[in-house]
Amino acid sequence: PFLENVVKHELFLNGKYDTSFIDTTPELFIFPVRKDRGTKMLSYIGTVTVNGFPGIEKKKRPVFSKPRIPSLPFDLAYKEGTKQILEKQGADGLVQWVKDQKQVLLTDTTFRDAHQSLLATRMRTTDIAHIAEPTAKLLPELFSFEMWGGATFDVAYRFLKEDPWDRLLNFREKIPNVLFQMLIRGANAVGYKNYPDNLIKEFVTQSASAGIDVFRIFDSLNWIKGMEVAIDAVRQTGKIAEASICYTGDILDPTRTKYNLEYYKNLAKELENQGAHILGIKDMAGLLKPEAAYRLVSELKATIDIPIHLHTHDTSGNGIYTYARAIDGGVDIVDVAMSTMAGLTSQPSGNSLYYALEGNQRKPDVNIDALEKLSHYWEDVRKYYQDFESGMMSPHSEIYQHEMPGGQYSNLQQQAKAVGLGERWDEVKEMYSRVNQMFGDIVKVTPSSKVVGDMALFMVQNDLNEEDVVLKGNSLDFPDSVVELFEGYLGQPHGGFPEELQKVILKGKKPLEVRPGELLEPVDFNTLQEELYEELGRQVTDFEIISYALYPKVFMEYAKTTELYGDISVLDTPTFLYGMRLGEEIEVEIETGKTLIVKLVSIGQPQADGTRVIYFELNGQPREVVIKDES
Ligand code: 3PY
Ligand code: ZN
Repeated sequence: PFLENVVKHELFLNGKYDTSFIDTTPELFIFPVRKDRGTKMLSYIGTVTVNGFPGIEKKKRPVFSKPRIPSLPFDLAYKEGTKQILEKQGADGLVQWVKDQKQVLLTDTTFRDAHQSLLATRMRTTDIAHIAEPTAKLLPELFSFEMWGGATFDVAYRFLKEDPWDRLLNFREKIPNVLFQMLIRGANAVGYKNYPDNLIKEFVTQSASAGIDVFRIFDSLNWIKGMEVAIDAVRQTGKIAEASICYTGDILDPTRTKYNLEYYKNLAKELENQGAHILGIKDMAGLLKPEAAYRLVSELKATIDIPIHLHTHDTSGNGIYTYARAIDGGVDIVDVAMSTMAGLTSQPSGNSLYYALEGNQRKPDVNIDALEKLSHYWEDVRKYYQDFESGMMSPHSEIYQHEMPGGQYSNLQQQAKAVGLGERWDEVKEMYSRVNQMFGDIVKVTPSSKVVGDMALFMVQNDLNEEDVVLKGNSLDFPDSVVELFEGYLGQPHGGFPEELQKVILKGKKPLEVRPGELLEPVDFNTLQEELYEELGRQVTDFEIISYALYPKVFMEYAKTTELYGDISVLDTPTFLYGMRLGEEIEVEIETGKTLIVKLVSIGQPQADGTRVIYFELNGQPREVVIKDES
């Protein structure tokens, strides 16, 4: 802990000591050898070179070509965009501006959902930062960049060992002209469980102050109560509350009456009454068929007065057609990604949509050449992350049957493999849709989708069918996430829980009847600040306190990693993921204007204690680090 040597001891600081102090507290005189920044970084590079990176097959660093960045005239200025409209005219002014547009507006999701859905959310800040300024200068007509929230927050700390707040601040500097949009899971914020109300409020306030303008708020069961706190908090910041309905089922199927047009119209009306500035339609699995999009959007346009923003995933291959029909129906804004980060489980391609709308009065006013050039960059960068690709090679129309969200498919597949069900993946997918029916046909999106997935794995693994679950329920140890869902900790599903199943799962426990946030103790931010100060031995920022409140373990592990290796977000991605080849030389800009030149000279033989010495040159000087060989 923090009190690591005498210099910080209270008695020493107050001058209240004599020499006996040395005899009674010898441990305070052990001074740790502090590693400098360079050595810490070399330890990381040595470690990843020898041991590999989690999730990447261990191999020699592949050779990548340098990502193509479009060259811009050096004096090309930023053109004012939607950010300035919000700043000058406020939230209502911006909403009016959206309504006045004839063209369909575009949100680009390349910085968030596209890589969350294609590359397991692994895109690092540095790779986006390098293209941020050209993107802002070339595409000032966009409605927004979706660039934060969803799974990016957790993954940044957990796997990328970088700070999501730094990402936000960094991009904000490079993109001053277009709105920044984030995805927030209502009372679950950017996590997987309900949080206390004051944490949701503080998270929204800090996110707004760090640069978020549009908050897409949803609830994983379409439960309005789960969104209320977030909607109010966003409105108080003066930013845009895009409250969303999650689309599930099929309004074209007369046998599926639970989620019909009336259901969505009522939800939309309620969200408008709650104070939403924009209505989001969040088609997280890509289930919204083209004709359904037309009917849904046109009916909603006739029902509410606020703009409508449609989000879909292109898993079935029908995404562009869905957008074309939604545009016919009057949708105001749609979500697209740059073509080389689009399609399949990601959003439809913005480049393709542009061409699809040739001759259409609502064709978006964007620079198609810019989209094509920026897509080249992403084509190159995507290769770095090849090991995180899902393996899906072609459109998956079976999505209409299993209804699994774009971002869940590859995750659940990994989970299935991890518990030895890799060979039974088809059964897991089928079970996923059976569990959905068993649960009463619920909305499936993070975190409710995870619960359905956990239950499907549990049932396939234990060879259970629906009847077995009810009959043998007393002796079954259901996954925690399933018990919590049925206790009401994620809120209430439309139509309630199936009662018999709920009794079986809860085994006598009483379900919640109120909003979980009403019962949860408020977070005491001062106590957390003190805890962190104790643990880390330094002052922490408000951002860090929130991250710790949301993800105590994940945040702490991240903080410990940065103590060990320093700030490794400065490394280029090939080095971060694969380490270095023998004899290779790289440059690392550790801060503006300060560059280190690193050369990997040789790797020593493994020692009896399982370590190896790695020999580098750092700015031409020999340096050695000792690392643990995990093999
Ligand atoms: C998330 O919650 O991260 C999602 O993208 C849900 O679709
Ligand atoms: Zn999505």
